[in-house]
Amino acid sequence: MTTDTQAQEQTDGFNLVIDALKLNGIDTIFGLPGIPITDLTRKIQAAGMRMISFRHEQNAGNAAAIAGFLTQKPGICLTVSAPGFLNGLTALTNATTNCFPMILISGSSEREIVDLQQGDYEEMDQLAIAKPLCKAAFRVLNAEDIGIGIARAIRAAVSGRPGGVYLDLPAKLFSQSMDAAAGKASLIKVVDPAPRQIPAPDAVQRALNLLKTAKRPLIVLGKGAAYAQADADIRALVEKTGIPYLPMSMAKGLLPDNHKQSAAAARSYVLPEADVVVLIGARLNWLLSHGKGKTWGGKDHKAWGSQKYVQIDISPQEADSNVRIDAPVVGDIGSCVSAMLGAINAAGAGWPQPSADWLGAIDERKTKNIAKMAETLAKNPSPMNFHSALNVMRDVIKANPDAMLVNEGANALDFTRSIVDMYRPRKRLDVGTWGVMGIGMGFAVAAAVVSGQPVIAVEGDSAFGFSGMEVETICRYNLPVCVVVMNNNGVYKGTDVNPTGGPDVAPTVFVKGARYDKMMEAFGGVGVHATTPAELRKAVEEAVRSRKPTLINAVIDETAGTESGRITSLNPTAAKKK
Ligand code: OXT
Ligand code: ADP
Ligand code: MG
Repeated sequence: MTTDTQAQEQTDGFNLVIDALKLNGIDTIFGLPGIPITDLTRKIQAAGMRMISFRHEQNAGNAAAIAGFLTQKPGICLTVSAPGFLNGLTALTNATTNCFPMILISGSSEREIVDLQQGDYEEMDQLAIAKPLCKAAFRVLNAEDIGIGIARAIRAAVSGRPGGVYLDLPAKLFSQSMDAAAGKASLIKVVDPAPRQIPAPDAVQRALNLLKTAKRPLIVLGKGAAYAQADADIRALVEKTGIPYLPMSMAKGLLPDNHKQSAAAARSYVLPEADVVVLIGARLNWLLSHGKGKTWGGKDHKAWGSQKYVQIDISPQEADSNVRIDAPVVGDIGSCVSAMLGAINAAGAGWPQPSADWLGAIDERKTKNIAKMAETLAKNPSPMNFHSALNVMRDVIKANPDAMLVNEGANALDFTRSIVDMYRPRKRLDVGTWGVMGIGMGFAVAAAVVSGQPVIAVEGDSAFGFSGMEVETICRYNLPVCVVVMNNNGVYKGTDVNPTGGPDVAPTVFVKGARYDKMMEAFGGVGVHATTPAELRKAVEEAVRSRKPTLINAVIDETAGTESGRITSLNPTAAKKK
């Protein structure tokens, strides 16, 4: 059935795009209207889909990307041509880098004029620009191909390793009309868009054989494991094998962070000491120091070069990208984990458990680190610092384990990651593989829209600035989002000075004592200025209870942060000193 009630026999590009998306279960679009897609946004809403309009396309793109991560359906971002398209492109590329399924649909100018470079309105060869930055890119020129175009985009986004897809829809396409019955027949409901990929039995056996020999095994859970939604089997694999595990930041909560097998609080001990490391949906990229260097003990460590790896990943090309992978298991995580679990269950009591020595040594480090952390968290310094503020957030998440936590910044990110425990899968959403600032409000909007749960966004004051205007969007859609700006007056800290004594402040310093809470008040939300943990606690608890859009300006000691948070060593000057 066409969505345009006026045209019984004829349909057009607008309707076909909408019908094709609806047919494939897409019910929400994130975007920003303008030529040539304004009417498309109106018609999307009229057709009963949710059209969430943003103030900047990058935020709409980030919303689409994280909606994809949370739902396993491609998140859709809709933009205008050239500048709108480019604004969405960072999010599309970030989605691809993070393996989030997303489709950026952009209207584009007339092909005949663009290709002759005759200076059309918002002229740009968008398809060519998008191609190297995403997993796949398509253009649809004829209305009868819309069904195919959308089917291809969906398959490309969610099958295999998920990623970003670009779909170029030139302005002329929308008004092309065709017979409604033929139009309907041209649409495709994609069958099995993300087919299971069953691992080869010999690959599973090879991995199990290696695991059986391990004296000090370790499982690393990455965001691919969170994405796969194989939560029960992953938990069973961890618990049946008794192997300690390390969650990457967005895998926190896949098993509750207070699980006795979590080795998160002994990270720097377990990475170099483990003899067999099982990577489940985690790449050995910079976040794991490429499997090399000091994080893994360095060249002088006794285990250097002797560590063995099992890697479970849907991408057959991931293995050996940084170090030798002794037992790659290629397939979807659900199928791979269940195959391994089958053999482990069959072995029953015969399956070897890690030695008491290994578990005891980890426990010793963990206990020490946790006690040290508890001591720091118990302090109540004035002014408030990251720890005393995050101690509040830790309690709030513990009391509301279904709340979504969005997190970006440097210190505001790193301290939150280690202080705030997560208890449920896919609740922690952060800067991911690129460490990119600007995901905050887009992720928060999508998390609220997709989950219906309260969202708490813990934001560095710099990080918040990248998407801060979306507080209007949060108010407009009356979303249960509580933004906590950890305001330390700048990037990393607020104490840098201009060495020349000139009138400009240092590059990392912002207006001192800024009142971010007023931004939320400007649009009818609740703004709170919090200078103590008690004020912060009261405000966050009230925000979660009331579900009202809230922004808390949490005043943090401007001396409290460190350069680049926990990744100071990546700064060129620090690297030179090493
Ligand atoms: O084992 P050890 O002893 O080492 O201890 C570890 C754990 O065992 C322990 N731990 C625990 N102890 C006790 N209890 C518990 N529960 C527990 N859990 C853990 O704690 C330590 C640390 O554990 P962790 O975190 O697991 O381990 P570690 O070593 O840190 O892990 C390594 C990494 C690499 C995995 C980890 O550090 C990580 O995930 N890092 C991500 C870093 C990241 O992505 N940072 C963001 C980018 S920084 C920079 O680029 C910024 N920019 C530039 C910019 C960007 N990014 N983007 C764009 C578009 N433009 C520009 C900017 C502008 S940040 C930034 C803004 C910064 O200013 P803000 O105002 O926003 O922020 P503030 O800094 O707050 O001012
Ligand atoms: P983290 O940053 O948490 O370490 P990464 O983004 O580096 O995680 O790694 C995620 C990995 O998960 C990617 O290599 C990707 O191919 C893989 N992946 C994503 N979804 C699946 C899935 N359903 N099954 C198997 N592997 C997956
Ligand atoms: Mg800051």
